[in-house]
Amino acid sequence: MKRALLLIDLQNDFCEGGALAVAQGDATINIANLAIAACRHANIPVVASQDWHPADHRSFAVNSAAEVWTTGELDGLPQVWWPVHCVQHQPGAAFHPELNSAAIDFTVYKGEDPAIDSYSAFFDNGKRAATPLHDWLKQQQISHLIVMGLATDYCVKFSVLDALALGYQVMLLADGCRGVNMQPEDSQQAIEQMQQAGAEIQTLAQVVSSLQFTL
Ligand code: VGL
Ligand code: ZN
Repeated sequence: MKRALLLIDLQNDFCEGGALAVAQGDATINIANLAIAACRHANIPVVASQDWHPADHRSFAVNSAAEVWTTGELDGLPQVWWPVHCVQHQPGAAFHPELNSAAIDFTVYKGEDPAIDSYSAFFDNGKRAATPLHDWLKQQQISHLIVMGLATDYCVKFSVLDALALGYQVMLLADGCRGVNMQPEDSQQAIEQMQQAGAEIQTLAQVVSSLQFTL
């Protein structure tokens, strides 16, 4: 059984002071660093996604003549109109400065097509195109994923649901996730949805102790 740690979108724009800041987003960084240390110790590769939009991305309200935080439709799919965030090569798209990003073995970029949003680290929201993530994991014969990051109710949720549909066993490191919560219960509902789809909901302490027993 081979595992990987999958860190979702631990980028400045989702953290304090960022364009799409998630409440307590920064609190995930320390958890990520602890998970990275435990995984490196157990020889488990670390994979990270980055939301990586061109400046003309149509999920940005300003590019779709819409108001931020309202919803509409983009290319036939339901769409939340977001503030401009995670623009390629801008500081907001960079990993949080305290994240041990030197330990990342593979980075997957998503959201590069301006015409469609891409919450999952595996596919865009219409499943029209795949990122290189599934191929990379297959190459490494990885069957189990430990997933955490931002945001619980968007990119974490859709990455986990796609991972389960692709046949991966998924452990969600729940204390390493924070959500947007357009509705206050969104993150909790997302966690229940991931659990119902087959994800195991765990804390950092549980994951670290299970790694120590299977070194
Ligand atoms: C995300 C909204 C827009 C996320 C990305 O990383 O969860 N959310 N783009
Ligand atoms: Zn985005």
